[in-house]
Parts: sequence; C-alpha cells; structure tokens
Amino acid sequence: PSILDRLQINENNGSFSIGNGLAGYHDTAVKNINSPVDGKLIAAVTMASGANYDQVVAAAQDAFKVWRTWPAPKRGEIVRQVGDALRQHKADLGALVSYEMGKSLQEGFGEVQEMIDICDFAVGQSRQLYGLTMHSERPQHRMYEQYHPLGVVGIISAFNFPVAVWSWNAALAWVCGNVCIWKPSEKTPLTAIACQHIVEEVFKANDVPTGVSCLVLGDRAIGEAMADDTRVPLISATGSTRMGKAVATKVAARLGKSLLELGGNNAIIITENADLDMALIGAVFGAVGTAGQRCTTTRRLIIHNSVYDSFKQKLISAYGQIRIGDPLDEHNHMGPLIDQDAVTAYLRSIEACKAEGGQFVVDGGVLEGAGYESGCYVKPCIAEVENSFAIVQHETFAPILYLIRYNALDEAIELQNAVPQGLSSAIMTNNLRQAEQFLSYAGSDCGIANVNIGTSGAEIGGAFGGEKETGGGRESGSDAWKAYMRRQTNTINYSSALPLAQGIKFDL
Ligand code: UN1
Repeated sequence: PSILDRLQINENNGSFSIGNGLAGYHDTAVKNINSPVDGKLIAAVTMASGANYDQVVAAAQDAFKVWRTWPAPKRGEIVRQVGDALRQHKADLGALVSYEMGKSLQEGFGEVQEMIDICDFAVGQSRQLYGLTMHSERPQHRMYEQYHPLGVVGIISAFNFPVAVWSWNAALAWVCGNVCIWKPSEKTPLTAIACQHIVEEVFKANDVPTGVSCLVLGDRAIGEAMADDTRVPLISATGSTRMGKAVATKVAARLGKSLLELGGNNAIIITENADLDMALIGAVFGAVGTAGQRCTTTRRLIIHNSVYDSFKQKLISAYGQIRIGDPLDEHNHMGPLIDQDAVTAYLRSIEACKAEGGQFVVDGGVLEGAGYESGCYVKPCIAEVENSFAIVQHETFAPILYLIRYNALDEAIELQNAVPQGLSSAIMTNNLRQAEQFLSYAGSDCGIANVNIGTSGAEIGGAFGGEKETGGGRESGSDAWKAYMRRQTNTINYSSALPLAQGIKFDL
C-alpha cells in the first residue's frame, strides 16, 4: 500500500482527471484490477467513455499547437527530467510492474531501466533530428529536407511490458514535437496511471501545456476509435498479430500511419560449435523470463543433432531448478501468467501439441496450493516437436519451449525462418562462418538477429521490431525517431530567374 501511495494510486483513480491532459472518466464502466501474484484486488479503475476520449483528443490537439513551437532541445530537457523522475521512482514502479503484471522483480526493475535508458537516448536525439541537404540541378537553388512533428500520436501498449514500450514511443514522440495519447492494456492500467503521475509532476513544474501526455483507460472499443480517428495521424500498436491486423486495417483505410510491433516466434539455433553452458543461460532465460510472455521469448530451439541429447539433458536439469512463485520474492525465477485466460491458452496449447504428436520432456501444468492461490502459476515445459506443427507455428504467450533437430546449418536457418512471424532470432556458435551465414541476406529473416546472445532482452539503442506478421515497425533506438515525424523537402531559388527542373522550357 505504501508503494501505491507513493505512486499516487488511490481511490480517486480514474474517477476524474488523471494526469496531464486527461478528461473525465466518469459515467462509465469500472474495472477491478486483481494481481496475478496473489489474486487480490489492487484497485478499481473507471474506464473512459467515447465522450471522454473526444475530450482527450481535443486537449491533445490544443497542446500540440504549443508544444511544436518549443525548440526540440528544450523538449529534450523535459524528457531528461522525466528520466530523472523515473530514476527516483525505479524501485516503486518496478515493484508495481511486478505486482500488477507478474514478472519477476528483477525484470520489473529492468523494465523501468529501459524507460530511463530511452529517456537518455531521446535527450540526445532531440539535438539530432537531422535531414539531408542536396545539390540542386538548377543554378542558385538549394534543396534540403526537414523533419516536422506529426501531431497526435496514439500509443496502444500490451500488458507484458506495461510501461517500457509506452516510454519508447512517448520519449521519442515528445522530443520530435508530438503529443501522445496512451491506451495501455486494460489488464495493466495501474502502472500506466503511476507513469502518468510521474510525468505530470515534471510537466507541471515546467509549464508543459496540458495534453502533451494523455492517458485513456479503456477496452478494445477505445483502441478501435483511435485507429479510426483521422485526428491521430500515427498509431503505434504493440500486441498480438490479431490485434495488429485489426488496427492496421482501420488505420490503412484512412491512409494513416501505423507502427506495429506484434507477435514473435523466436528461435535459437544451437550449433555443434556452441558454448553449451552459455547457450543454456540464453535459452532458459529466453523461454521462462516474464513467464514466456515477451514478444521476444524463446519459443523454439533448433539444435544440431550432435549436441541435441546432451543439450536436452542440460535443459531438463535446469528446468528442475527453476523456482516458481511470488515474483516480488527475489528468490524466485518465474512468476505467474497474467490471468486465467492466459492459463487456459497455455493448457490448450499443451493439448494441441500432444494431439499433433509432440513429446513432452518436461511436463507442464497449473500449480496449486499455498502461494499459488491466484491460479495463474504454471510450470514451464518443453516438448520435442516438428517445426511444421500448427501449434509450433502459433505464438502462445506462455512458457512452452519447443525442441527441433537439424543436421546442416542451411536446414536450421530454413526452419528458423519457416514461421509466419519475424521478430527475434539467435545463433549460438564460435564459428565465424556460421555466424556470418546466419546474419547474411540468406540468413535469418527477422528484425533482430543475435550471435551468442538469446532472443530476448534487447537494448534500447537498436531499432526494435520485426518482419512478416510481426508487423514491420521499428521502435526505440537507431533512426526509429523518423516514424514520429513527417519529412518535408524544400527547394529554394535565390536566383532572379525561374528555371524549371528537367530543363523544361516554358516561356511566356
Ligand atoms: C516486448 O516483449 O514487447 O527485448 C518487448 C526484450 C525487451 C523488450 C520486449 N527489451 O525482450
């Protein structure tokens, strides 16, 4: 409770005016938020109505007119202060992430660290919103390009990284001069409210106009309204492929921009030249971290025949040591799944895998008894499968790891690519030729390809996202900022004639 107080989560939540630029949240449905950790009610949150949403968009539009006039480095200075505020609240916010979402405390802290890191990155970026200059084909002409802000950026985020993925978008969008409307997962609104309070304090102290950071708590209907809304030029959405397709279709129908970060079906290729002890850490953290609910979770291990049996034995004994329980207890490796629906999906996938001929070498199941009262704790499991099984082609957001054998690297790469998703991938090898083949144009088809590192746990400095059903978007580092801006090409004539391009003659 003291953590909730310090993060200003109290009985006024959602009843009115949460944060900077928030309209009312009254007259609408109330949702109870129970922790998957112990099943207890943490808080009740009032969801926004369509009218509330319209008020928020209006506030955001007004704020944009002012915010875009602030010099980008001044906006960066505000984001620097947000990063500092997050440093101060890291312990509390990390613990709330862990309690509301169920990931281990270490991972909760890690998530807040990602937020701090992206703030630092965005501060630097605020002085580097570079365009190119070009040489004109015409005399005494000059060409260059500028990047301008888009306006209102809609951010739809998922429960599994309830705060970090929002911050990747918001920190960059803000320094670029945009205002943001955030619709967090309806499963994790409290961490979003906490972030909104943290940001609001910084914004108020700096007279940032109301509406630069907006939060809308709502269900699917609000997400759909955002996707349809021409007042929101960019929708950045993170979540399932099913959700992404629905959002992208609506945004495309109005020719808006979307930035999608959707499902993954990430594999590690474990070659005969792998350091198997290193590979083991990468594989096990990748598979059971966040209880298998990262979009970068390791779902498949593609293992060379010559090391298959010995690596399988290592995995079985490692899985025997995984401690499952209260994620706030740092002694435990793995917490619960997000809710009962996720447990049902996990159980169904295990049955589907068995029905297709999968052989479980580490059995799954739901944990019962003291400490597991929420009913959301499951055992991480491992099955030997064929890559072509329908269930293996599907992303189940749970700790189910599939083992697949291979003989030649070409075959392993083909298997790794033979899924609808294309987010993250990895190879474990000490052989330079194998590593380079995996990274080449004929190698992994994913947005992220690692050597001697697992599939999860990317740093914020690189562009994050993937191909195929992962949606094609890139967030976070590198030049991902460009997605939040519109490019304008400017040609300036400082001569006293008006020559036309391509040498066209047009005399009057
Ligand atoms: C996600 O699961 O949506 O690379 C994001 C990782 C984290 C981010 C995951 N840095 O695993």
